[in-house]
Amino acid sequence: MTSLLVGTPADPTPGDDAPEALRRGAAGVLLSNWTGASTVPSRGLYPHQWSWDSAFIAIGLRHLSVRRAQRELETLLHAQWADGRVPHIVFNPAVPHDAYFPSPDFWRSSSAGAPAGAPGGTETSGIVQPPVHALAAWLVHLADPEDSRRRGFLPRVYGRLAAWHDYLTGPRDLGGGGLAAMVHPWEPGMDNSPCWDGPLRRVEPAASGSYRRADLDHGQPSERPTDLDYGRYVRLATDYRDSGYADAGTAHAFAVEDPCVNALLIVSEHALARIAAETGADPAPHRERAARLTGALVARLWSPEAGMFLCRDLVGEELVPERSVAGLIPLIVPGLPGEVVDALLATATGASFRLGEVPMVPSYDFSGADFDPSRYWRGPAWFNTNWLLERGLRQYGRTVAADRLRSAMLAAAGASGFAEYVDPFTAEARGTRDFGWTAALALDLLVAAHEGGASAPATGDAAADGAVTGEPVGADA
Ligand code: 9WN
Repeated sequence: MTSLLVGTPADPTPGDDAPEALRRGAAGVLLSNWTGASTVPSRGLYPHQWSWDSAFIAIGLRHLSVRRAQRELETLLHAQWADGRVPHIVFNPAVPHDAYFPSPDFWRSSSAGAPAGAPGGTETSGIVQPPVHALAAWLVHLADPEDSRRRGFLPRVYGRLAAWHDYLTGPRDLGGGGLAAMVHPWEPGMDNSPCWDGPLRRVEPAASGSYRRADLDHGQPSERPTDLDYGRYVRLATDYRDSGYADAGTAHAFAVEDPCVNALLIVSEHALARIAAETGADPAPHRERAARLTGALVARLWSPEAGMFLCRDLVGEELVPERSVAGLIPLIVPGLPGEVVDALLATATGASFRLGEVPMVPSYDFSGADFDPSRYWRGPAWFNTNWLLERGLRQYGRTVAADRLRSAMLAAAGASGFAEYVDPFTAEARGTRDFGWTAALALDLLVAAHEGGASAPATGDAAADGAVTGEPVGADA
Protein backbone atom coordinates (compact mmCIF):
# COMPACT_ATOMS: atom_id res chain seq x y z
CA MET A 1 0.00 0.00 0.00
CA THR A 2 2.65 2.51 0.93
CA SER A 3 4.45 1.93 -2.38
CA LEU A 4 1.82 4.20 -3.89
CA LEU A 5 2.91 7.01 -1.60
CA VAL A 6 4.83 9.68 -3.43
CA GLY A 7 6.30 12.97 -2.27
CA THR A 8 7.95 13.86 0.96
CA PRO A 9 6.31 12.60 4.13
CA ALA A 10 4.90 15.14 6.58
CA ASP A 11 7.41 16.31 9.14
CA PRO A 12 6.27 14.81 12.43
CA THR A 13 7.34 16.27 15.74
CA PRO A 14 9.82 13.82 17.35
CA GLY A 15 7.78 11.18 19.12
CA ASP A 16 4.55 12.29 17.44
CA ASP A 17 3.32 9.75 14.93
CA ALA A 18 -0.09 11.43 14.41
CA PRO A 19 0.63 12.87 10.92
CA GLU A 20 1.94 9.54 9.69
CA ALA A 21 -1.04 7.69 11.18
CA LEU A 22 -3.38 10.18 9.54
CA ARG A 23 -1.58 9.79 6.21
CA ARG A 24 -1.87 6.02 6.40
CA GLY A 25 -5.51 6.20 7.37
CA ALA A 26 -6.37 8.56 4.53
CA ALA A 27 -4.39 6.49 2.04
CA GLY A 28 -6.18 3.36 3.28
CA VAL A 29 -9.60 4.90 2.57
CA LEU A 30 -8.58 6.02 -0.92
CA LEU A 31 -7.11 2.65 -1.76
CA SER A 32 -10.09 0.68 -0.52
CA ASN A 33 -12.61 2.98 -2.23
CA TRP A 34 -10.77 2.64 -5.58
CA THR A 35 -12.71 0.50 -8.09
CA GLY A 36 -10.05 0.16 -10.80
CA ALA A 37 -11.06 3.24 -12.80
CA SER A 38 -12.39 5.68 -10.21
CA THR A 39 -13.11 6.08 -6.50
CA VAL A 40 -16.48 5.69 -4.77
CA PRO A 41 -17.39 8.33 -2.16
CA SER A 42 -18.42 5.48 0.15
CA ARG A 43 -18.65 1.73 -0.37
CA GLY A 44 -22.12 1.52 1.23
CA LEU A 45 -24.05 4.76 0.80
CA TYR A 46 -22.60 5.97 -2.52
CA PRO A 47 -21.31 2.95 -4.48
CA HIS A 48 -20.78 4.70 -7.88
CA GLN A 49 -18.65 7.56 -9.20
CA TRP A 50 -19.87 11.06 -8.27
CA SER A 51 -18.77 14.12 -10.20
CA TRP A 52 -17.57 16.71 -7.68
CA ASP A 53 -16.47 13.95 -5.29
CA SER A 54 -14.13 12.67 -7.99
CA ALA A 55 -12.62 16.11 -8.50
CA PHE A 56 -11.91 16.53 -4.77
CA ILE A 57 -10.69 12.94 -4.58
CA ALA A 58 -8.27 13.50 -7.48
CA ILE A 59 -6.83 16.50 -5.60
CA GLY A 60 -5.84 14.20 -2.75
CA LEU A 61 -5.12 11.09 -4.80
CA ARG A 62 -2.40 12.98 -6.70
CA HIS A 63 -0.26 12.72 -3.55
CA LEU A 64 -0.55 8.91 -3.64
CA SER A 65 -0.56 8.20 -7.36
CA VAL A 66 -0.61 10.87 -10.05
CA ARG A 67 -1.71 8.29 -12.59
CA ARG A 68 -4.72 7.22 -10.57
CA ALA A 69 -5.65 10.85 -10.11
CA GLN A 70 -5.48 11.38 -13.88
CA ARG A 71 -7.54 8.22 -14.44
CA GLU A 72 -10.14 9.35 -11.90
CA LEU A 73 -10.81 12.53 -13.87
CA GLU A 74 -10.61 10.88 -17.27
CA THR A 75 -13.12 8.18 -16.30
CA LEU A 76 -15.58 10.88 -15.36
CA LEU A 77 -14.91 12.98 -18.44
CA HIS A 78 -15.45 9.99 -20.72
CA ALA A 79 -19.04 9.93 -19.50
CA GLN A 80 -19.56 13.48 -20.79
CA TRP A 81 -22.69 14.02 -22.89
CA ALA A 82 -22.72 15.44 -26.41
CA ASP A 83 -24.00 18.79 -25.15
CA GLY A 84 -20.99 19.09 -22.82
CA ARG A 85 -22.66 18.23 -19.52
CA VAL A 86 -20.65 16.10 -17.11
CA PRO A 87 -23.15 13.86 -15.31
CA HIS A 88 -23.32 13.86 -11.53
CA ILE A 89 -23.15 10.05 -11.31
CA VAL A 90 -21.37 7.52 -13.52
CA PHE A 91 -22.86 4.14 -12.64
CA ASN A 92 -20.73 1.08 -12.02
CA PRO A 93 -22.40 -1.77 -13.96
CA ALA A 94 -21.12 -4.31 -11.41
CA VAL A 95 -23.23 -2.75 -8.62
CA PRO A 96 -26.84 -4.01 -8.28
CA HIS A 97 -29.51 -1.49 -9.25
CA ASP A 98 -31.14 -1.52 -5.82
CA ALA A 99 -27.91 -0.42 -4.09
CA TYR A 100 -28.59 3.26 -4.82
CA PHE A 101 -31.67 5.20 -5.81
CA PRO A 102 -32.19 6.71 -8.37
CA SER A 103 -30.49 3.95 -10.38
CA PRO A 104 -29.75 3.76 -14.14
CA ASP A 105 -33.25 2.52 -14.96
CA PHE A 106 -34.61 5.75 -13.46
CA TRP A 107 -32.33 8.14 -15.38
CA ARG A 108 -32.44 6.16 -18.69
CA SER A 109 -29.44 8.09 -19.96
CA SER A 110 -28.81 5.61 -22.76
CA SER A 111 -32.12 6.62 -24.34
CA ALA A 112 -31.62 10.40 -23.94
CA GLY A 113 -31.65 11.70 -27.50
CA ALA A 114 -30.31 14.84 -29.15
CA PRO A 115 -29.38 17.47 -28.23
CA ALA A 116 -28.38 16.14 -24.81
CA GLY A 117 -26.84 12.93 -26.20
CA ALA A 118 -25.58 10.67 -23.41
CA PRO A 119 -22.55 8.53 -24.32
CA GLY A 120 -23.12 4.94 -25.40
CA GLY A 121 -21.95 2.08 -23.23
CA THR A 122 -22.06 3.98 -19.93
CA GLU A 123 -25.07 4.59 -17.71
CA THR A 124 -25.15 7.98 -16.01
CA SER A 125 -27.51 10.37 -14.28
CA GLY A 126 -28.71 13.36 -16.32
CA ILE A 127 -28.06 16.20 -13.88
CA VAL A 128 -24.72 17.84 -13.01
CA GLN A 129 -22.66 18.89 -9.99
CA PRO A 130 -20.32 21.84 -9.30
CA PRO A 131 -17.43 22.29 -11.78
CA VAL A 132 -14.35 21.56 -9.66
CA HIS A 133 -12.82 19.51 -12.47
CA ALA A 134 -10.55 21.96 -14.31
CA LEU A 135 -9.12 23.09 -10.96
CA ALA A 136 -8.54 19.43 -10.08
CA ALA A 137 -6.94 18.68 -13.47
CA TRP A 138 -4.56 21.61 -13.07
CA LEU A 139 -3.59 20.57 -9.53
CA VAL A 140 -3.08 16.97 -10.67
CA HIS A 141 -0.81 18.28 -13.45
CA LEU A 142 1.19 20.36 -10.95
CA ALA A 143 1.81 17.28 -8.81
CA ASP A 144 4.16 15.95 -11.50
CA PRO A 145 4.30 18.19 -14.59
CA GLU A 146 6.84 16.02 -16.36
CA ASP A 147 4.79 12.84 -16.07
CA SER A 148 1.70 14.82 -17.04
CA ARG A 149 3.43 16.13 -20.20
CA ARG A 150 4.89 12.75 -21.08
CA ARG A 151 1.46 11.16 -20.89
CA GLY A 152 -0.31 14.03 -22.66
CA PHE A 153 -2.72 14.41 -19.76
CA LEU A 154 -3.73 18.05 -20.22
CA PRO A 155 -4.16 17.89 -24.03
CA ARG A 156 -6.47 14.90 -23.51
CA VAL A 157 -8.73 16.64 -21.00
CA TYR A 158 -8.62 20.25 -22.21
CA GLY A 159 -11.32 19.96 -24.92
CA ARG A 160 -13.73 18.12 -22.63
CA LEU A 161 -13.24 20.60 -19.80
CA ALA A 162 -13.77 23.53 -22.17
CA ALA A 163 -16.97 21.92 -23.53
CA TRP A 164 -18.18 21.41 -19.94
CA HIS A 165 -17.72 25.10 -19.17
CA ASP A 166 -19.40 26.02 -22.50
CA TYR A 167 -22.42 23.97 -21.42
CA LEU A 168 -22.63 25.69 -18.04
CA THR A 169 -22.24 29.19 -19.45
CA GLY A 170 -24.43 28.48 -22.51
CA PRO A 171 -27.54 26.31 -22.13
CA ARG A 172 -27.39 26.63 -18.34
CA ASP A 173 -27.45 30.43 -18.29
CA LEU A 174 -31.17 30.20 -17.64
CA GLY A 175 -31.34 33.59 -15.95
CA GLY A 176 -29.68 35.35 -18.90
CA GLY A 177 -27.33 37.24 -16.57
CA GLY A 178 -24.16 35.27 -17.34
CA LEU A 179 -24.19 32.74 -14.45
CA ALA A 180 -24.80 28.98 -14.53
CA ALA A 181 -28.16 27.84 -13.09
CA MET A 182 -28.90 24.55 -11.34
CA VAL A 183 -32.21 22.78 -11.97
CA HIS A 184 -32.27 20.24 -9.12
CA PRO A 185 -31.19 20.48 -5.44
CA TRP A 186 -28.71 17.65 -6.04
CA GLU A 187 -26.88 19.79 -8.60
CA PRO A 188 -25.24 22.36 -6.28
CA GLY A 189 -24.09 19.38 -4.18
CA MET A 190 -25.73 20.70 -0.98
CA ASP A 191 -28.95 18.76 -1.47
CA ASN A 192 -30.89 19.53 1.65
CA SER A 193 -29.80 23.13 2.23
CA PRO A 194 -32.49 25.42 3.74
CA CYS A 195 -31.81 27.63 0.68
CA TRP A 196 -33.97 25.22 -1.32
CA ASP A 197 -36.91 25.12 1.08
CA GLY A 198 -38.65 28.14 -0.49
CA PRO A 199 -38.08 27.15 -4.15
CA LEU A 200 -39.05 23.52 -3.36
CA ARG A 201 -42.40 24.49 -1.84
CA ARG A 202 -43.70 24.95 -5.37
CA VAL A 203 -42.89 21.35 -6.28
CA GLU A 204 -45.53 18.61 -5.98
CA PRO A 205 -43.77 15.57 -4.44
CA ALA A 206 -43.75 12.23 -6.29
CA ALA A 207 -46.05 9.63 -4.69
CA SER A 208 -44.15 7.99 -1.83
CA GLY A 209 -44.98 4.44 -3.02
CA SER A 210 -43.54 5.09 -6.50
CA TYR A 211 -39.89 4.64 -5.43
CA ARG A 212 -37.76 3.18 -2.62
CA ARG A 213 -35.14 5.24 -0.79
CA ALA A 214 -31.88 3.25 -0.67
CA ASP A 215 -30.12 5.95 1.40
CA LEU A 216 -32.08 4.95 4.52
CA ASP A 217 -30.49 1.47 4.35
CA HIS A 218 -27.22 3.17 5.39
CA GLY A 219 -27.96 6.60 6.89
CA GLN A 220 -29.96 7.52 10.00
CA PRO A 221 -33.33 9.11 9.10
CA SER A 222 -32.60 11.96 11.57
CA GLU A 223 -29.50 12.88 9.55
CA ARG A 224 -30.98 12.47 6.05
CA PRO A 225 -33.49 14.57 4.06
CA THR A 226 -37.17 14.10 5.00
CA ASP A 227 -39.52 11.96 2.87
CA LEU A 228 -41.34 15.11 1.75
CA ASP A 229 -38.11 16.63 0.38
CA TYR A 230 -37.13 13.31 -1.19
CA GLY A 231 -40.48 13.16 -2.98
CA ARG A 232 -39.78 16.60 -4.43
CA TYR A 233 -36.29 15.58 -5.58
CA VAL A 234 -37.82 12.60 -7.37
CA ARG A 235 -40.52 14.74 -9.01
CA LEU A 236 -37.96 17.25 -10.34
CA ALA A 237 -35.65 14.54 -11.66
CA THR A 238 -38.59 12.73 -13.31
CA ASP A 239 -39.81 15.88 -15.04
CA TYR A 240 -36.31 16.80 -16.25
CA ARG A 241 -35.81 13.28 -17.61
CA ASP A 242 -39.19 13.31 -19.32
CA SER A 243 -38.31 16.60 -21.04
CA GLY A 244 -35.31 14.83 -22.61
CA TYR A 245 -33.01 16.71 -20.20
CA ALA A 246 -33.84 19.92 -22.07
CA ASP A 247 -32.52 23.13 -20.55
CA ALA A 248 -33.97 25.82 -22.81
CA GLY A 249 -37.54 25.88 -24.11
CA THR A 250 -38.93 24.01 -21.12
CA ALA A 251 -40.41 25.20 -17.81
CA HIS A 252 -38.21 24.47 -14.78
CA ALA A 253 -40.09 24.30 -11.47
CA PHE A 254 -36.72 24.72 -9.74
CA ALA A 255 -33.92 26.92 -11.12
CA VAL A 256 -31.35 28.67 -8.94
CA GLU A 257 -28.02 30.46 -9.29
CA ASP A 258 -25.73 29.28 -6.51
CA PRO A 259 -22.64 31.23 -5.36
CA CYS A 260 -20.55 28.14 -4.62
CA VAL A 261 -21.20 26.61 -8.04
CA ASN A 262 -20.36 29.84 -9.82
CA ALA A 263 -17.29 30.55 -7.67
CA LEU A 264 -15.98 27.09 -8.55
CA LEU A 265 -16.72 27.78 -12.21
CA ILE A 266 -14.64 30.97 -12.04
CA VAL A 267 -11.69 29.32 -10.32
CA SER A 268 -11.91 26.43 -12.78
CA GLU A 269 -12.00 28.90 -15.66
CA HIS A 270 -8.75 30.42 -14.35
CA ALA A 271 -7.37 26.88 -14.20
CA LEU A 272 -8.53 26.34 -17.78
CA ALA A 273 -6.53 29.42 -18.81
CA ARG A 274 -3.45 27.78 -17.26
CA ILE A 275 -4.25 24.50 -18.98
CA ALA A 276 -4.75 26.26 -22.33
CA ALA A 277 -1.41 28.04 -22.04
CA GLU A 278 0.34 24.79 -21.09
CA THR A 279 -1.14 22.95 -24.10
CA GLY A 280 -0.38 25.72 -26.61
CA ALA A 281 -3.97 27.00 -26.86
CA ASP A 282 -5.01 30.61 -26.30
CA PRO A 283 -5.65 31.34 -22.60
CA ALA A 284 -7.20 34.78 -23.25
CA PRO A 285 -10.83 33.64 -23.81
CA HIS A 286 -10.74 31.78 -20.50
CA ARG A 287 -9.36 34.78 -18.63
CA GLU A 288 -12.01 36.98 -20.23
CA ARG A 289 -14.77 34.55 -19.30
CA ALA A 290 -13.48 34.32 -15.72
CA ALA A 291 -13.59 38.13 -15.49
CA ARG A 292 -17.14 38.26 -16.93
CA LEU A 293 -18.32 35.56 -14.53
CA THR A 294 -16.75 37.40 -11.58
CA GLY A 295 -18.60 40.57 -12.53
CA ALA A 296 -21.87 38.66 -12.88
CA LEU A 297 -21.35 36.86 -9.56
CA VAL A 298 -20.99 40.16 -7.70
CA ALA A 299 -23.76 41.89 -9.65
CA ARG A 300 -26.32 39.10 -9.27
CA LEU A 301 -25.56 37.31 -5.99
CA TRP A 302 -23.75 39.74 -3.65
CA SER A 303 -25.91 41.07 -0.81
CA PRO A 304 -24.36 44.01 1.07
CA GLU A 305 -27.10 43.69 3.72
CA ALA A 306 -26.27 40.03 4.38
CA GLY A 307 -22.51 40.64 4.07
CA MET A 308 -22.28 37.53 1.91
CA PHE A 309 -23.38 36.01 -1.37
CA LEU A 310 -26.90 34.57 -1.56
CA CYS A 311 -28.61 32.14 -3.93
CA ARG A 312 -30.91 33.57 -6.58
CA ASP A 313 -34.25 31.86 -7.16
CA LEU A 314 -34.89 32.27 -10.89
CA VAL A 315 -38.52 31.15 -10.69
CA GLY A 316 -39.48 33.50 -7.84
CA GLU A 317 -37.02 36.08 -9.25
CA GLU A 318 -35.46 37.01 -5.91
CA LEU A 319 -32.45 36.42 -3.71
CA VAL A 320 -33.05 33.64 -1.17
CA PRO A 321 -32.53 35.14 2.32
CA GLU A 322 -31.06 31.93 3.83
CA ARG A 323 -27.37 32.12 4.77
CA SER A 324 -25.50 28.97 3.82
CA VAL A 325 -21.76 28.30 3.58
CA ALA A 326 -22.19 28.44 -0.22
CA GLY A 327 -22.31 32.23 0.18
CA LEU A 328 -18.84 32.38 1.76
CA ILE A 329 -17.13 30.15 -0.78
CA PRO A 330 -16.58 32.96 -3.33
CA LEU A 331 -13.56 33.78 -1.12
CA ILE A 332 -11.78 31.39 -3.48
CA VAL A 333 -12.40 33.82 -6.37
CA PRO A 334 -9.42 36.05 -7.09
CA GLY A 335 -9.81 39.76 -7.62
CA LEU A 336 -12.96 40.39 -5.58
CA PRO A 337 -13.53 44.02 -4.56
CA GLY A 338 -11.82 44.78 -1.23
CA GLU A 339 -15.07 45.67 0.53
CA VAL A 340 -16.59 42.34 -0.51
CA VAL A 341 -13.62 40.42 0.90
CA ASP A 342 -13.74 42.40 4.16
CA ALA A 343 -17.48 41.82 4.56
CA LEU A 344 -17.13 38.09 3.78
CA LEU A 345 -14.43 37.72 6.41
CA ALA A 346 -16.54 39.60 8.96
CA THR A 347 -19.51 37.33 8.22
CA ALA A 348 -17.37 34.19 8.40
CA THR A 349 -16.07 35.14 11.85
CA GLY A 350 -19.43 36.52 13.08
CA ALA A 351 -22.29 34.81 14.92
CA SER A 352 -23.62 32.94 11.87
CA PHE A 353 -20.49 30.90 11.07
CA ARG A 354 -18.04 31.48 13.96
CA LEU A 355 -14.86 30.77 12.00
CA GLY A 356 -12.00 30.40 14.47
CA GLU A 357 -14.33 29.71 17.42
CA VAL A 358 -15.79 26.35 16.36
CA PRO A 359 -13.64 23.57 14.88
CA MET A 360 -15.02 23.87 11.34
CA VAL A 361 -17.44 26.24 9.59
CA PRO A 362 -21.04 24.89 9.52
CA SER A 363 -22.98 24.34 6.32
CA TYR A 364 -25.72 26.70 7.48
CA ASP A 365 -26.14 29.77 9.72
CA PHE A 366 -25.88 28.85 13.45
CA SER A 367 -28.57 31.42 14.17
CA GLY A 368 -30.85 30.40 11.28
CA ALA A 369 -34.35 29.15 12.09
CA ASP A 370 -33.67 25.86 10.27
CA PHE A 371 -30.26 25.14 11.77
CA ASP A 372 -29.84 21.47 12.76
CA PRO A 373 -26.37 20.22 13.79
CA SER A 374 -26.99 16.71 12.45
CA ARG A 375 -29.20 16.93 9.41
CA TYR A 376 -27.81 16.88 5.91
CA TRP A 377 -26.49 20.30 4.79
CA ARG A 378 -28.60 22.09 7.42
CA GLY A 379 -25.81 22.70 9.93
CA PRO A 380 -23.11 19.99 10.01
CA ALA A 381 -19.61 20.89 8.85
CA TRP A 382 -18.31 19.36 5.62
CA PHE A 383 -14.67 18.87 4.69
CA ASN A 384 -14.89 20.02 1.07
CA THR A 385 -16.48 23.38 1.92
CA ASN A 386 -13.94 23.97 4.69
CA TRP A 387 -11.09 23.01 2.36
CA LEU A 388 -12.33 25.66 -0.08
CA LEU A 389 -12.59 28.25 2.68
CA GLU A 390 -9.08 27.39 3.81
CA ARG A 391 -7.80 28.13 0.30
CA GLY A 392 -9.83 31.33 0.15
CA LEU A 393 -8.46 32.57 3.48
CA ARG A 394 -4.95 31.79 2.35
CA GLN A 395 -5.50 33.48 -1.01
CA TYR A 396 -6.51 36.70 0.73
CA GLY A 397 -3.55 36.49 3.10
CA ARG A 398 -5.41 35.34 6.24
CA THR A 399 -2.69 32.83 6.97
CA VAL A 400 -3.25 32.56 10.70
CA ALA A 401 -6.95 31.78 10.27
CA ALA A 402 -6.15 29.37 7.42
CA ASP A 403 -3.53 27.54 9.49
CA ARG A 404 -5.93 27.20 12.41
CA LEU A 405 -8.71 25.85 10.19
CA ARG A 406 -6.31 23.40 8.56
CA SER A 407 -5.19 22.01 11.93
CA ALA A 408 -8.79 21.65 13.08
CA MET A 409 -9.76 19.84 9.89
CA LEU A 410 -6.83 17.44 10.14
CA ALA A 411 -7.73 16.63 13.74
CA ALA A 412 -11.41 16.14 12.87
CA ALA A 413 -10.70 14.00 9.80
CA GLY A 414 -8.63 11.50 11.76
CA ALA A 415 -10.71 11.45 14.94
CA SER A 416 -13.97 11.01 13.01
CA GLY A 417 -12.77 8.05 10.93
CA PHE A 418 -12.88 10.25 7.79
CA ALA A 419 -16.56 10.97 8.33
CA GLU A 420 -18.74 12.39 5.58
CA TYR A 421 -19.43 15.41 7.84
CA VAL A 422 -19.16 16.35 11.51
CA ASP A 423 -21.12 18.08 14.24
CA PRO A 424 -20.12 21.75 13.87
CA PHE A 425 -19.74 22.33 17.64
CA THR A 426 -17.86 19.18 18.65
CA ALA A 427 -16.47 17.77 15.35
CA GLU A 428 -18.03 14.40 16.25
CA ALA A 429 -18.54 12.08 13.30
CA ARG A 430 -21.82 12.19 11.41
CA GLY A 431 -22.99 10.51 8.20
CA THR A 432 -21.06 7.66 6.68
CA ARG A 433 -17.40 6.89 7.50
CA ASP A 434 -14.35 6.24 5.28
CA PHE A 435 -15.64 8.97 3.01
CA GLY A 436 -13.59 9.62 -0.12
CA TRP A 437 -13.21 13.40 -0.24
CA THR A 438 -12.64 13.65 3.54
CA ALA A 439 -9.65 11.32 3.21
CA ALA A 440 -8.41 12.97 0.00
CA LEU A 441 -8.61 16.53 1.27
CA ALA A 442 -7.02 15.58 4.60
CA LEU A 443 -4.12 14.14 2.64
CA ASP A 444 -3.88 17.33 0.60
CA LEU A 445 -3.87 19.49 3.74
CA LEU A 446 -1.26 17.26 5.33
CA VAL A 447 1.09 17.74 2.38
CA ALA A 448 0.39 21.48 2.43
CA ALA A 449 1.12 21.64 6.16
CA HIS A 450 4.46 19.98 5.48
CA GLU A 451 5.25 22.37 2.64
CA GLY A 452 4.18 25.39 4.68
CA GLY A 453 1.44 26.79 2.44
CA ALA A 454 -1.40 25.84 0.14
CA SER A 455 -0.84 22.53 -1.55
CA ALA A 456 -0.28 23.73 -5.09
CA PRO A 457 3.20 25.00 -5.87
CA ALA A 458 3.52 28.55 -7.17
CA THR A 459 3.88 28.87 -10.92
CA GLY A 460 4.71 32.44 -11.80
CA ASP A 461 2.13 35.03 -12.87
CA ALA A 462 0.34 34.62 -9.65
CA ALA A 463 -1.56 37.35 -8.01
CA ALA A 464 -4.55 37.08 -10.34
CA ASP A 465 -5.52 33.57 -9.38
CA GLY A 466 -4.22 32.59 -6.00
CA ALA A 467 -6.77 29.86 -5.40
CA VAL A 468 -5.50 28.07 -8.49
CA THR A 469 -1.83 28.51 -7.74
CA GLY A 470 -2.03 28.63 -3.98
CA GLU A 471 -0.31 32.00 -3.88
CA PRO A 472 -1.57 34.68 -1.48
CA VAL A 473 -2.88 37.93 -2.96
CA GLY A 474 -3.41 39.85 0.28
CA ALA A 475 -2.00 40.12 3.78
CA ASP A 476 -3.04 39.05 7.25
CA ALA A 477 -5.36 41.68 8.68
C1 9WN B 1 -27.11 12.89 -4.33
C2 9WN B 1 -21.89 11.74 -3.00
C3 9WN B 1 -22.93 12.83 -2.90
C4 9WN B 1 -22.30 14.23 -2.78
C5 9WN B 1 -23.33 15.30 -2.48
C6 9WN B 1 -24.11 14.86 -1.24
C7 9WN B 1 -24.76 13.50 -1.48
C8 9WN B 1 -26.37 12.45 -3.05
C9 9WN B 1 -27.36 11.86 -2.07
O1 9WN B 1 -23.75 12.54 -1.78
O2 9WN B 1 -25.70 13.62 -2.55
O3 9WN B 1 -26.19 13.30 -5.28
O4 9WN B 1 -27.79 10.72 -2.32
O5 9WN B 1 -27.70 12.52 -1.08
O6 9WN B 1 -25.06 15.81 -0.90
O7 9WN B 1 -22.69 16.53 -2.25
O8 9WN B 1 -21.66 14.56 -3.99
O9 9WN B 1 -20.97 11.86 -1.96
